[in-house]
Amino acid sequence: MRMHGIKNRAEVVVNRCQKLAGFSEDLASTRRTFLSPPMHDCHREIAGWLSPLGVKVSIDAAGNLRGVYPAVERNAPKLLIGSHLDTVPNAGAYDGILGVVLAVALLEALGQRRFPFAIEVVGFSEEEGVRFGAPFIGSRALIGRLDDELLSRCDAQGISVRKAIENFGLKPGKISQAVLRADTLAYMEFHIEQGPVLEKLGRPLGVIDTITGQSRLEFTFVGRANHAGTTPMDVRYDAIAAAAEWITAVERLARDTSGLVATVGRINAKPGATNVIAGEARLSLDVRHGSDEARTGAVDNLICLAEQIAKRRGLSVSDNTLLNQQAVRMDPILMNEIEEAIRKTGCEPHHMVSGAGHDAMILAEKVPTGMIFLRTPGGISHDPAESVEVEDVAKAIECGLHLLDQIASSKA
Ligand code: HGY
Ligand code: MN
Ligand code: MN
Repeated sequence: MRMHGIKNRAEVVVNRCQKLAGFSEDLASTRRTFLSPPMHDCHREIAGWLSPLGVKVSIDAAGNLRGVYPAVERNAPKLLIGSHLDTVPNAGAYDGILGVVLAVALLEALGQRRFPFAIEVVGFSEEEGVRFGAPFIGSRALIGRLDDELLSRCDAQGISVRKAIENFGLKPGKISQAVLRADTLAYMEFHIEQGPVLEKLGRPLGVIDTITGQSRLEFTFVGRANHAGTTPMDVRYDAIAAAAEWITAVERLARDTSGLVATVGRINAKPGATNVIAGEARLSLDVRHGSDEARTGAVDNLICLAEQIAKRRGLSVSDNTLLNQQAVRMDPILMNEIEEAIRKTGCEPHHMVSGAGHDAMILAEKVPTGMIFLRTPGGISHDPAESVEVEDVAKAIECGLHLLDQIASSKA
């Protein structure tokens, strides 16, 4: 496999990620949620890079970009390489996107060389779960789990997933055509680590053993709105004060429980005026742990704590589970192949657990799946300061080319 020009290709990858970051719902920052208008620009830009390579590009009914680089022969099995195209609000330029742009760079580096398998580049439409609260909409379509319950979920404007698909110009009735065929060889995902581990070890690339499970819930504390000036402190039913006491308890439980992380990332209060005691506080909760039992136990504990705090303060509280995603192990054979490919780049691979969720944890339900992490400078992600080293991207491209060779020879 020719490795020359890899550094230039890596620079192109970084520049392309930065260009795609400009396709946003917001003027001064990057936010691209499920099938929002800037996703059309994203699809068009990526299709413009893929088409000259002889790749047939389509958008499936769940809004996933699908680009197939043909095999030596027709009707050959497919190897999927990709990641997600959506972002969190005020995002960086690499989370998800890098995995798709890097897949394009791999195809460009092949110089029209063909394999005994087709290579499908996939850009998933929604992994973060920002717009509808439920993540993995795009990847769930590929394994046939984009069900009516999820299609009926509504965003803050009351638009359902189904309607958002129609508004984007797609046909929800064709979602079943997005499902992977049985001849899918594997799914590989390159992704930034989004944490400090590889940087601390001085390693450019990591091999993922397991993706941590995660729970996402919404809690609503309901008290009694009243006048901030005339209501004595001992007859208040303040929803924000109750929520604040619970949020502190969430943080304390996570700090005191080894391996547990728990986050309240969003709080909305009503009526939201300075001079009115809040009658309602609606909060998000994100809980993760390498052990599903520890995670679900922590969630049960936090639900009890919310009920105790609400009862003591004379309020009510309700909770709604948006996601209960089990931890997922990656394919052991692919892990070995990735480890070997990383060694061929001259790097020492590091096996690690992913604290972030990924589309790979959904695909792994149906096809052998592997993930490669790239070092994240400063461990910063889900923020405009998110970055990646060109040299590490070059190593990842080299690793990807070795992987293609290895998979081809294992199929020979
Ligand atoms: O939240 C996550 O784990 C990922 O960034 N979607
Ligand atoms: Mn993310
Ligand atoms: Mn991601």
